[in-house]
Amino acid sequence: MLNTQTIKEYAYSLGFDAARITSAAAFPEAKQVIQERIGRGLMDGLPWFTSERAEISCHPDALLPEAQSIITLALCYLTEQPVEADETKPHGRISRYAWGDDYHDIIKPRLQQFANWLKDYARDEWDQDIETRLFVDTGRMVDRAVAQRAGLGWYGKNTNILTKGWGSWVFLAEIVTNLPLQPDEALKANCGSCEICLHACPTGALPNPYELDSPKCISFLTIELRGSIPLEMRPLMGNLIFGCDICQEVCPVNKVAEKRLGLRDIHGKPIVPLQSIQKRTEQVADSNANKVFRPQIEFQAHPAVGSTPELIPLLSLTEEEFRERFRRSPIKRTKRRGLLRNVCVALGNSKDPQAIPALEKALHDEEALIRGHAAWALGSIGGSSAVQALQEALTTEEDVEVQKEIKYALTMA
Ligand code: B12
Ligand code: SF4
Ligand code: SF4
Repeated sequence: MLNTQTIKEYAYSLGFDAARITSAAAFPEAKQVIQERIGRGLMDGLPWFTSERAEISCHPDALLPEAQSIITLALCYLTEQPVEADETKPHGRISRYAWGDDYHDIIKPRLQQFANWLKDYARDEWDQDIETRLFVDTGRMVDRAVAQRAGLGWYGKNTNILTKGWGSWVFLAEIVTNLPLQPDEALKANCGSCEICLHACPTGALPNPYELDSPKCISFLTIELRGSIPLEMRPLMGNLIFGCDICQEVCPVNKVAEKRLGLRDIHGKPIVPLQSIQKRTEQVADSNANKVFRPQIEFQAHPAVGSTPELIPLLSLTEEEFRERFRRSPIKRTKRRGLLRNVCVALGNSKDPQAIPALEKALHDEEALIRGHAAWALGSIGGSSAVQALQEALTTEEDVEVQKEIKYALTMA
């Protein structure tokens, strides 16, 4: 059997922050939980997330015949947040994982390099050809269940995997192989009596510990949802325009990790976790404290994207400008229409009259989705010029859904 420490050392040399191993046995509990959640509508809005997919993703041998082991990997994406410039203008918020380059593009080549190394090793040492399959996020694999069983981390009540030392600020990836490897044990750590994240979620998307109601999650609403954002959710979304980190930002385990890495908040102040909370969690974090932190350059906030971009200029992005600006960013997933829809909601929530001229222009965008959300934003800001713009648009608007949005906005304004 290959010394698993050699594998872990190689993972670290590739820049991964944690590496553990589990067997390729099935994940019956995860399968049961996922089927039950699909049945209760908690995964609604993700049409690709089917029972069939869950069945396969919980059986590694359906993905690689004769699979024996899974190497699970974590890559920390904590980097310094740029200090917010010009606080007099309305700003949006982008979730941390999307400040820099798309993690899929960063992790995949490393996984490939890892697999090549493993294959060469097996060939040289035992004259054996081995098989591998690589996963990061989009593959049919239960990333979090694998990480939990391998002891890479534990399930947080916000459903994210919390790791020792990096908190939940990690991406997860796996290599499934037919190579037999000594598995690691699951961790005994858990969240204890803490429930901070459940109360912090602005939309009630965490109704119970370890349970996410996806259709209510701002991450789903801003990234995955293709159509109109439900009216009742819009006021709860604040200025979040791509993803949401609230249930991670409030997490004491994460705060300890941020402090350990010497990060500062948006105002340039050092992160200081509450003393009482730090005491409870520092033992957990410290066990990994001797590992050197190497911030991944690719995850640093990209100047063209930033972490808190000004909202009004985003509304005038053309299709080409959108493509160019978010070429390497995960934000390209929403397409222009999705991002500008989110920007309209954030501007509506800002209640800032500075946004009215840009929103008036967006009322005539070629995309009905953007026109409808611009109408809502004008209704939310209110005032005579917003009302006038809405009334004028109603005389020319031909799309029935947008007409409904405008009429509703006029009742708000
Ligand atoms: C679909 C998906 C989403 C959907 C739906 C989320 C959902 N309901 O799972 C949406 C778009 C909302 C989403 C949002 C986010 N996502 Co996402 N998402 C996924 C994806 C593709 C599948 C997740 C899945 O299988 N969900 C089904 C649910 C039922 O499974 P689960 O969450 O693992 O649930 C487990 C626990 O609830 C546990 N459990 C259940 N009951 C109990 C009871 C007890 C007592 C215990 C201990 C455990 C427990 O068992 C379940 C089965 O394993 C994975 C990638 C992948 N291929 O796995 C990424 C992934 C989970 N996402 C990730 C991230 C980063 C995010 C966001 C933080 C992004 C953002 N900043 O906006 C948010 C976080 C929202 C949140 N609070 O979870 C990371 C998480 C990394 C981590 N540290 O955990 C992953 C792993 C991607 C990656 N490869 O890095 N995501
Ligand atoms: S990501 Fe945001 S909306 Fe989703 S569960 Fe966490 S706090 Fe709630
Ligand atoms: S905030 Fe508390 S309950 Fe939520 S994941 Fe972090 S430690 Fe667990």
